[in-house]
Amino acid sequence: MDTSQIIVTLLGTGLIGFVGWFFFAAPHRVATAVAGSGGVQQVDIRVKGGYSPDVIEVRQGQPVHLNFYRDETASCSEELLLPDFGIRRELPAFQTTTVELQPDKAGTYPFTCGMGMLRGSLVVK
Ligand SMILES: [Cu+2]
Repeated sequence: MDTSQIIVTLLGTGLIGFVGWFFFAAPHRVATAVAGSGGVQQVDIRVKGGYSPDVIEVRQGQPVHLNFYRDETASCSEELLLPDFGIRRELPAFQTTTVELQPDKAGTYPFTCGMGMLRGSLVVK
């Protein structure tokens, strides 16, 4: 191997490592919902190659509004599924889509894109 081949190999290895970290070990971004006037817990979630935050903590028994702002046109994120609440929603690009739900039971409820690639969870406490 000459020097340029070694450099390319090192870069490639670093990139693979980064991709692995990004998908499997990236730290979760946790947000706790804030109850506004009227007692509705609001959380803003940015959708771009994932959900940010991707762990949303809410209080049991108080209505929740999840405001998904889809900041991309990548088709992966165009659909949102929250199966435990029977929710399936289209998220139009560059718009905020509010998903309303009533968290009556404590637990952890996953939400995903239509293909199950992007993941987050709603934690009801
Ligand atoms: Cu997807």
